[in-house]
Amino acid sequence: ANTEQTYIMIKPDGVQRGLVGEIIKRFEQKGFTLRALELKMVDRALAEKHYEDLSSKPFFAGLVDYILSGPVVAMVWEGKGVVLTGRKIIGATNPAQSEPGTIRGDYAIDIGRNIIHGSDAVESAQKEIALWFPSGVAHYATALAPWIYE
Ligand code: DAT
Ligand code: MG
Repeated sequence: ANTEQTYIMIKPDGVQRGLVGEIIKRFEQKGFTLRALELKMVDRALAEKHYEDLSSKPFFAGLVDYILSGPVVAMVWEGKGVVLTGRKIIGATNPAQSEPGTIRGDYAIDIGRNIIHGSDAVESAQKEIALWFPSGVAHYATALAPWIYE
């Protein structure tokens, strides 16, 4: 439904490079609704939990250190198809394969500095939202809904 939610996170390189506004703008202008947003330093336990499915990978330690290297912007975005569409807005994992017009395609070069995270499925989105926003997200009416959804 129109209330599908995804977890989007601007990684430390995206924050340092001044891309917070640009990234938020793309999700806003698409028509998605912002339900939660926090700039925060991440602790190791949270970063390891977030990426626990990748814990056996050779790049895991570097990935966790990268997430700890500065503040991230953690967000929840809502809308019809937001998980899949969010992944399309973000682009392929390796920026060398991300299409121009996607966030990674436009702003990143290396896979280990790909500036943004987005949940890969509705189920993982629900897990990630609960992990990053345990006290919940904001509920408010969106006046533009009839102009975005038929
Ligand atoms: P995504 O972030 O597109 O969902 P993923 O979940 O497979 O990609 O991996 C999480 C992050 O781990 C990814 O954004 C960058 C890093 N990563 C993935 N594969 C990698 C690799 N082969 N070498 C280095 N870093 C990698
Ligand atoms: Mg992933």
